[in-house]
Amino acid sequence: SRKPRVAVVFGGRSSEHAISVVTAGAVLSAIDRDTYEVLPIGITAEGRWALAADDPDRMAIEERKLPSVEELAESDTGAVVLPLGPGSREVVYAEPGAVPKALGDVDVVFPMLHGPYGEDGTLQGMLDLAGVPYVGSGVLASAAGMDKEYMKRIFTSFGLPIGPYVTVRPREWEADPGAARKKIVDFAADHGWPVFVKPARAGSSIGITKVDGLGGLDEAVEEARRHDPKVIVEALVRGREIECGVLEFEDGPRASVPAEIPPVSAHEFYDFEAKYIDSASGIVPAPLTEEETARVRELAVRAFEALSCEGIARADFFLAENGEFVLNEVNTMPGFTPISMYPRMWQETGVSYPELVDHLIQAALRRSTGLR
Ligand code: G1L
Repeated sequence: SRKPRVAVVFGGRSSEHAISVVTAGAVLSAIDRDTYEVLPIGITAEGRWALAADDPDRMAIEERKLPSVEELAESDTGAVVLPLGPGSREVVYAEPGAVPKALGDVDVVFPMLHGPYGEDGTLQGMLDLAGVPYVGSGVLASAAGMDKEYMKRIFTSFGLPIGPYVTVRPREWEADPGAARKKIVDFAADHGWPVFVKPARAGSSIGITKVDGLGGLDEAVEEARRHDPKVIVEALVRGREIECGVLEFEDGPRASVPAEIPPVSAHEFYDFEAKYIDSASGIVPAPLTEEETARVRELAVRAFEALSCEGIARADFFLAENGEFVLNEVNTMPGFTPISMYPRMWQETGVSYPELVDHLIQAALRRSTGLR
């Protein structure tokens, strides 16, 4: 029988376009060509889909110059345009023949798009409609994992420990900006400064401000609202930052050895670059006691199950000064270059990068389509 055909979808209309391209390059290099046939599908920063050249070597970081999907694309012919909303939001398939044909020819999709229209369940929903299995979480976990408010509400309902937070929704600002602002000020009075003001639904650290007092609040809210009209404000949890990888096996999800992210001084928090490129600073395994390690691994699996994640997720925690773990968030599409934390944690647990890629594709092929 023929080899399963894997479509790696990458790039996209995201501030993390370049990271996606580099990561897809690493995944393309790791996929065993004796086992799979590979179809790289790049999406330009403008949202055009193009069949890219299968040339992972050109997708590496070289003197920080990253190739664009246009540069990677072999051709741009026979486009089929899928109008997905107002303005320029359109998806153009380089292959003639619309979605069902373009995707019907592949056995499994490896989605590598960050943020809105990729990581948030929309692409997953389109693939469900097209009847094509894919790697990673489905619509619900992807959407809930992208929304910090709903993620916390789910964790709370499953009895998982989370930190203090407050959400301010768009209609609250519209109805009474003074009351909306007071909600945050009261929260800070209860839990202390600093607070972290974040867009409720944005990938990585985009639009996040650490606010030390009343003075910086309005600007921080404006910045967060530039990315999402819904804003979430979180209290600082003093302690260590610990992460754990979760990978689904046939008998259920298992947690990797945890890692510790040392405090950063240069850039206030673990930003986008730090997250995906200089993960080298993370300590694997985290220097924790046996009890702490067992506890964080258990919480990571419970968080994965609470969100109904599939395949892969990274759970991020604080180890508070009182010795308790506080679940910060779950990322359904964690950094995934060979030097990113997730692959490093699994490497240390006994699963190499190529094994990880193969494991995820196999899990997706087994799951096939239908109700998840
Ligand atoms: F498909 C998986 F395995 F679920 C998956 C997909 C994408 C895991 C991790 C990622 N990560 C990325 O795509 C990214 C971190 C490069 C964002 Cl674009």
